[in-house]
Amino acid sequence: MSLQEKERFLVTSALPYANGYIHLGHCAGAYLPADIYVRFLRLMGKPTLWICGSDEHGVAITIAAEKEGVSPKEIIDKYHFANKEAFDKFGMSFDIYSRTSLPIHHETAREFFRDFLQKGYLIEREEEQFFDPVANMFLPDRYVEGVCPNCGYNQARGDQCDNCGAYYNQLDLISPKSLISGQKPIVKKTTHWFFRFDLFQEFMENYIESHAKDWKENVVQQSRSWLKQGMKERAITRDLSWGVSIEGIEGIDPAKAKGKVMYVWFEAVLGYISGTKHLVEELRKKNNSVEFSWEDWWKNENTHYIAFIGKDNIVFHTLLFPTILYARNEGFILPENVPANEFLNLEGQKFSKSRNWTIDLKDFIEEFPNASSIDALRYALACNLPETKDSDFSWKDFQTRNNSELASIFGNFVNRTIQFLHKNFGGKVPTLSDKYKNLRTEWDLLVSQLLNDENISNNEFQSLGPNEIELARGLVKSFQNATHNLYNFKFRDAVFEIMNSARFANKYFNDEEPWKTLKSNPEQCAKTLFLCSQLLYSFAVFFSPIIPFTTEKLFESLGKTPTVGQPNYGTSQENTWERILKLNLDEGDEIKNPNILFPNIDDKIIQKQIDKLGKSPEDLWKEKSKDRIKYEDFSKVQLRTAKITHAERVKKSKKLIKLQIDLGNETRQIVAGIGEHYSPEELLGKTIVVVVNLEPAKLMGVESDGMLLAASTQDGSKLTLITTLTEIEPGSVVK
Ligand code: B3M
Ligand code: ZN
Repeated sequence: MSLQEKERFLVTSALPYANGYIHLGHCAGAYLPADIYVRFLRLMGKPTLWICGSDEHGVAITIAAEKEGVSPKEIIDKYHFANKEAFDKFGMSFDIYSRTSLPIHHETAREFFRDFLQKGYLIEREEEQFFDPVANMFLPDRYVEGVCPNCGYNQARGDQCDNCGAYYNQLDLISPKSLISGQKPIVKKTTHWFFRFDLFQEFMENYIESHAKDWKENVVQQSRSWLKQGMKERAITRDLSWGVSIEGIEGIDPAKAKGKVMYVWFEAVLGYISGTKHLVEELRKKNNSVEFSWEDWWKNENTHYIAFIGKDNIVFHTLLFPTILYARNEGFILPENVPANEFLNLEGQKFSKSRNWTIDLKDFIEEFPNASSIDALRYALACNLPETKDSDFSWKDFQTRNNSELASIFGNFVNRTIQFLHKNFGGKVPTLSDKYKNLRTEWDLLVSQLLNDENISNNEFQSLGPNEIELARGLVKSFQNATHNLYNFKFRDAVFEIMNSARFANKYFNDEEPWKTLKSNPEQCAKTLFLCSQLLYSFAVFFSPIIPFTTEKLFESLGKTPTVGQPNYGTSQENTWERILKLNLDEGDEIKNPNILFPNIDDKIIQKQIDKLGKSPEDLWKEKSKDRIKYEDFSKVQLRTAKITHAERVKKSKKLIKLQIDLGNETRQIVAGIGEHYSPEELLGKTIVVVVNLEPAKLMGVESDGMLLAASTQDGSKLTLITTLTEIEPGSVVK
């Protein structure tokens, strides 16, 4: 079957502005839920695309550039790459993380614009707009602030009120003030292009009503109330130098088009389409045999299109974007669901950068770089997603989720099973005695009866006792509920159900008391551990959408590599999800002992994070430098100069470089995380400063005996080695 006929899922997440770092609130809004969803779909064998990227135009970017005193291009590069990397480390499995500054995006947006012009949906009109005579420029929406004409809020933006959510015409703003000069703007004429949204009122009403039952209530309500005000003509151009220019588009007077770009929302939503084109291009570059085009996803009735967003983006995705898609009249599909989340708070207060009340994802990763903590964050956030109302992230809750759930329930089951296997069964899946030789067939029968809601009669089974029946009942229930919830965007409930399956597993282990049956009934003990081993596999699949890094480790220790977490564009239809209820391991299969999957996080670590909230980077710096040490303590650190005699990259690592260094009286090997800043070649022959009396350590399995010194900026974007001003013998003391 070609992709054409297959049911497939196109998933998008709101494109974050590349003007700041992603924080945990964003993660809980449109990204983590979408990641869980697509990981689940891929496991179900459904062809799936997940498109995201940076929104790189609009006034948010130009304002950030002005604030930092750099060009917009510098801003978007900085934040695009930083956010892409942070998302990657957080396990966001986008098929592509594109950018709206790419030519492919500009072309796509201009194509839509041209088409609408031809169809007569765009009208050119001179209108009055706020103009700042001091700054000598027209003021796009976010450059003006004033009093909301709807609710009287006094910090309302040019086109939208953050307090009551109303959208209005700029000139309706009361007591406007330019954010550039602080002056009252004057009103001046300028030409703009208006989209005839009014033509699509009826179509949109029907569209929204057709989803009144299956969409979240807040999504339907907001869309309805917007429609009630009536869809109006809206300017989709702005007087700005940064954005998708309309100059040179056929059918526009060049003189009038000069200095005009598209309104950011008009083109940003098209970023989902250009991102898909970008992905297909990238895949073709890697492998010519990519069989699908972007249109196979966007213009096919078999596609379910799901747009994940936060609540502040609702009407843009339920009305603006669908209108654009429909108006194009080329068979574009419309969003089937727009599961918008509410907001996540932090320790009871709104996230706020200016009040330093935030946790940027990249900072979390820096403080907690190991896979288990990142999974713990995913889990804690998933348990608290703001699905129906605002929710809260607290450090204490994060700690409890890790220690009392991931470690004590999931980790405990995995750990006790593997320990027991290693102590008593040579680290292998136990062999079943003749008494239990029908266990596999009976398990499958039992599971299918449970799935079909049939009555279970105990005497039908010889190999399975009441404890096994109870276990299967629990597992099937968790599986069914979780599957249903995942399909219906109820991720909190799904996560709860998934964790429940580990509760059932622990109960089974306790009820079977294998530590007793080991002597009193070895056959039963083997059967118990046989089933517990199978559960390890089931859990490695079941938990993988939530804690993918940990389940990967678990698969490694089982020596299995099923299709979990890989992209699925429709070539494989294997349903790995089904395996959760099957017995996947063979007797005698080896099970390695992974390290503790979820180490406890102690109070001190949590307190340190809590103490940081609300403090500026400067305050934190001052606090740190207050911690003075005695000279005696400093003198314990032995620093010496060393000459680099050999340098090479550590395999499979972007960051690590392995160095041989000459210390005068000896040569040593050290490994340093400088690979993103230096190439091995440019390091050769350099004199560096090294701590020589540090305990040796292994980095990615490579021995490192010493540590070099380097200076790095707060955000780690720049790094330079500490070296000497003039030549000096290797091994010289640094003090
Ligand atoms: N960049 C707004 C935001 O980050 C915007 C989303 C665009 S989605 C096409 O809230
Ligand atoms: Zn208002």
